[in-house]
Amino acid sequence: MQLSCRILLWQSDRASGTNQVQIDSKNDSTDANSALLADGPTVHTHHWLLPRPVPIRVDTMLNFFRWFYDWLLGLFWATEMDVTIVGLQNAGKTSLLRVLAGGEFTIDSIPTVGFNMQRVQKGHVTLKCWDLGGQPRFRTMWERYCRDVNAMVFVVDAADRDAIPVAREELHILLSKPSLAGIPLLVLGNKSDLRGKMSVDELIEALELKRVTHREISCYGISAKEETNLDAVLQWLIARSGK
Ligand SMILES: Nc1nc2c(ncn2[C@@H]2O[C@H](COP(=O)(O)OP(=O)(O)O)[C@@H](O)[C@H]2O)c(=O)[nH]1
Ligand SMILES: [Mg+2]
Repeated sequence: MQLSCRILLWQSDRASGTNQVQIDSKNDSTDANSALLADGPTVHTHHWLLPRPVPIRVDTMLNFFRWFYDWLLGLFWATEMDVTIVGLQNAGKTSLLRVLAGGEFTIDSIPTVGFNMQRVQKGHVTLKCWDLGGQPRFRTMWERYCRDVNAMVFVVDAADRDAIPVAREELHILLSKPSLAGIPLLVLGNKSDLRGKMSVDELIEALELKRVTHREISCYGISAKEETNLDAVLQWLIARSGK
């Protein structure tokens, strides 16, 4: 005895004028399709009595619902968070912030004097990002700008192995400040597009990130130039917006 599963989609009942979805399972040994498909289930496509509906792409609908959800959240639950971006000069902090804010990546970047602030909008969250100068004379002000922020971002040039020891030292000096206790830290190995860049595991080792305790810490490889992993960076930060 063969089992055939009959699915009638949008079967129109002309008499009553109603549309219905009918899923009908029954034994039907006389059905020709059932014989052809041996034991497998048979799907009957029936003549369409109504015009075929225009197909709507699933990703288009998902994008619409995501936009609508963000819009509703923004209407009732707008949040602003503070993020400080630090790291040695030339690590790519200003480039990263420019790209996160929707700007173009440029290869010739002017060294940041003092600080630069930009807002990055992501759904219902506005990230107020402080990008600080990385030259030695600006490093003493890092701590002041990191106080009371929702998250700190420490950027290193993952392709510049010579700069790593200084970056490690500056990072651990910063983290030792009692005023910054408990603030979540995201370490970014930028310029992952360059050959010879360090992997995330190498960075964790070289920057001695396992020594960091009593705070949330993550390390990602990114490229501001190629926009690699930037969505993960924003997701990580936004998840700390309530802290
Ligand atoms: N290849 C590559 N170069 C980058 C990347 N991010 C920044 N740069 C370059 O690195 C240099 C320093 O960037 P900048 O943003 O000024 O660094 P900052 O001193 O940390 O603010 C500039 O020439 C940038 O174009 C990246 O992801 N890949
Ligand atoms: Mg800069």
